[in-house]
Amino acid sequence: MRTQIAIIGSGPSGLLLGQLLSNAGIDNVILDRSSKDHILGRVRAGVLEEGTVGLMDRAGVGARMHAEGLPHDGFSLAFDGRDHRIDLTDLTGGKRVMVYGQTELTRDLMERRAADGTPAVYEAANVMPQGFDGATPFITFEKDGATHHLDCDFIAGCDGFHGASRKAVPTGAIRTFERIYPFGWLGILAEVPPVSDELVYANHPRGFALCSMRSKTRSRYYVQCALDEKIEAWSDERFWDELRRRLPAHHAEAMVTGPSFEKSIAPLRSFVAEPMRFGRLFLVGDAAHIVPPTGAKGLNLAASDVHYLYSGLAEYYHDRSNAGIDAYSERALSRVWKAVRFSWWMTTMLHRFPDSGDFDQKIQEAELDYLTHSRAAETVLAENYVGLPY
Ligand code: FAS
Ligand code: PHB
Repeated sequence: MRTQIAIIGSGPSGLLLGQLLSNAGIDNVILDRSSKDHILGRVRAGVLEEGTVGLMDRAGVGARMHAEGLPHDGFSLAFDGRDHRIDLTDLTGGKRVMVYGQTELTRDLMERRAADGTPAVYEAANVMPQGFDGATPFITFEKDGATHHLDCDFIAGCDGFHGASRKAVPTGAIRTFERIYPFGWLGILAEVPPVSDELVYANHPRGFALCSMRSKTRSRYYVQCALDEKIEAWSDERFWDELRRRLPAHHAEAMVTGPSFEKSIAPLRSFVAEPMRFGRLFLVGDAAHIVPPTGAKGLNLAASDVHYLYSGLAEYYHDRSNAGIDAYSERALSRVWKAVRFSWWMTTMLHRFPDSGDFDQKIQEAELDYLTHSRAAETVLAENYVGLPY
């Protein structure tokens, strides 16, 4: 087998890159160790930056996103029993975000790929990127009891934090930076109307809470929880009670509760691997970086990586220029680190840290107080939340 670009991973990174490449006439094959159903069963991100929306449109798969997605012009910070709205559109000269679940974005890309007949191999085992330090990279993988060999020009490692791509890089060639947060997010999905038309990020002495949504009838809620929490210890009733305790009274009283149909705990970490290119292997999305979901940046950083890599590969094949692929890592990391900073800052401002003392508490209160009394401070928050330029 041979292709121009071998893509490991059929999450948002791999699928979006694959679609853009196919539309540009650049052959590619996607390999994923999971099944389509397993990938679509994972509940993850919910907020898209305009850059991500633009890439979905450029890929030709934005129709359902525009039909069913919810454009949002702002969100609220809740603390001390009150709300403070951050008017994104006013503060950023007209920008907004789109609420549209990662699951649906992934489904749209998967369905388009299948409709086009572009090759993708699911439930591929032992996918191994090889030879990427030379001119003839290839991938081996197992499927249906046989070992397969896929020759290619380049490999895009879109296989997430636990994937094989970053692990295939010699340890001496890669540098990593990490911060593990001492808490997680317990999230649920429920077919109940959201408590507010916009997202509400709550700072409370009992811990952080987030009121989000997937539609006007489907809500996505999170509460900060200890790392050793077990899902089994959280009945729906306990979750709803805890969520209401962390919100201002007007939200708690208006909250419509109901049975959850998804409940999961996600750990929080900040992680960056440098560089993001190793010869003919490029790391993309979660394979290269992880952010705490507080700033809604994970999926959106994957999208900007895809933008930089797709542009470089299109330049390589169409203009016979290496400039774009040579600049990929530096360009991507510049935006990654600014989003890592923002996500760390929002997480630090809104969560309760087990070891934080009175001084840390006062700093958090001062941060929130400053935000509610300074347009300059609000603007910094808003321009990062809607997404910094590519
Ligand atoms: P993904 O992890 O989505 O996809 C990687 C793909 O590679 C998977 O399909 C996997 O099966 C495949 N793969 C892995 N190893 C492989 C191997 N060895 N061989 C072949 N295939 C392999 N972001 C937000 O913005 N907001 C959120 O609320 C949010 N919540 C999250 C909750 C959780 C539990 C997690 C893990 C992430 C969350 N994120 C959130 C971040 C998330 O949305 C990611 O940024 C996004 O999935 C990144 O997409 P990909 O880079 O495509 O990686
Ligand atoms: C979500 O809807 O899952 C979501 C929204 C915003 C965030 C994190 C998660 O910051």
